[in-house]
Amino acid sequence: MAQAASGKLPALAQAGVTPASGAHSGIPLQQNASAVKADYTLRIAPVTVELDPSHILSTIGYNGTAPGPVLRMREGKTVTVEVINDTYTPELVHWHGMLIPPEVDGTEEEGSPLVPPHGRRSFQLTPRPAGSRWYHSHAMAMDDLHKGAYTGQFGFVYVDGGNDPGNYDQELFLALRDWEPFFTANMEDDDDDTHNGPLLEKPAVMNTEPDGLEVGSMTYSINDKALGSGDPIRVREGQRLLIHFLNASAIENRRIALAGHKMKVIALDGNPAPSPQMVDSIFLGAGERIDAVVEMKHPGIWILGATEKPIREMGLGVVVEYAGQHMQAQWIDPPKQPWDYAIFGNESAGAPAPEQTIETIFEKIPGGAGKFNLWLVNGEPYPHEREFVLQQGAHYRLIMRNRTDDAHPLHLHRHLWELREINGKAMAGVMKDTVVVPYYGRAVVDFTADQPGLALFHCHIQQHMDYGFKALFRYA
Ligand SMILES: [Cu+2]
Repeated sequence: MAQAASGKLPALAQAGVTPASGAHSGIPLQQNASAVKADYTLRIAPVTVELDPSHILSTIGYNGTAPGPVLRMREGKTVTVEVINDTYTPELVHWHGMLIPPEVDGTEEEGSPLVPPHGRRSFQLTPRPAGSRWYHSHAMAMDDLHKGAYTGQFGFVYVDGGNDPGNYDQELFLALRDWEPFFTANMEDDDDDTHNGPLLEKPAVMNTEPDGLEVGSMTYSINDKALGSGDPIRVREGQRLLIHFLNASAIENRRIALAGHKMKVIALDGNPAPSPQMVDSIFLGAGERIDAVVEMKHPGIWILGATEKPIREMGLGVVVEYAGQHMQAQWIDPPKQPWDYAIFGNESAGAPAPEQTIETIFEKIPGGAGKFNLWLVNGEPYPHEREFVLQQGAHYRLIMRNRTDDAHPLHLHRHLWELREINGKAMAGVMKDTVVVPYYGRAVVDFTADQPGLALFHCHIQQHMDYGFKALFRYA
């Protein structure tokens, strides 16, 4: 049926994913299904992931794989995405980092329609801005670790702005992941990257109640392979790699490095860095992306992976192999240096000065043994009686005060923000959609209210979001 209509349509962009000819079999078209042939089809269904031959796990993924396919879209060119849900639970596909209306953004809180169990739904969206975006389930998981962002429902979307200079020899998309999450009372806190700040938001009186159960993992990969399994990244001396990194974890922030090499960070959350910088390692909060260029000028066989040894040994890494080299893959600890977003910025703010300030305070109510922690935004868990109301066109300063002993990756849907201050240190020019608010620390961002409709603001750690750590912004 869908094919019959397609002949009359103008040629559509070459889709990164071609719907298989049998993709529609067995599922009747919904009454309201668009007659337009989809440019992309995402089928949500159970998949197996072979991390290594001795470890094959079952989860839910897109189009038979996890991560799902890399979707390449053209900036500004409207596309139709058909989502087919072959599972028993309602699903939502969120397009992280895109400036698109709430109807297609893919969150229940913003009013995006659900894709019903064993149903399908078509969405039209106009991808922008250019850069590294990603798509993932935005379903709530609560205490079900087989739902939402805990599953394999994630993948890259690369929005092509048509100005890629192409001065690299290989382009790689690498998603950092953990699998088989479990509840634990003694979560290893490996966000120590953000622990050496000035603790500006540390309360005078600390809450000493015991924490509730958090979510942990002991199974890691880059894309769908554990370190040492699958093909290495094969390179030649003198090549330049463009690597798109994504932390697709539902539970943890992460630091990674490529042994023997520095990486030049050229974009954060897909947006070009005003001052690209060479770094020894990169830090990615859950949901964040970094694009880096690496010059292959140190022949050998190296590990690209988590800087924490146990995490690397549990699979978070991939081997980078120069042609003609034969040896064990090597790891070298990079120098320790705190992650500093400011080095990628510029001196002056390009955006107009903010007219209004929004204050947010994040707190944790410890859950105690056998229970989960509850997370508060300005004293209340979601939903809030009074949402944050924005005036269209106004410029805002958003202050995030983290009064908890965790570093939280905060994300505002459908908007871009400019980082202006981390732990009291001023900065400008770095445009992002997610920011890690340090342990007992503070982040300040500016944004323009130019995307009417509801916009969800939340911690990108699934359990924190599910248990209160979110709020809605609405337009007056
Ligand atoms: Cu959090």
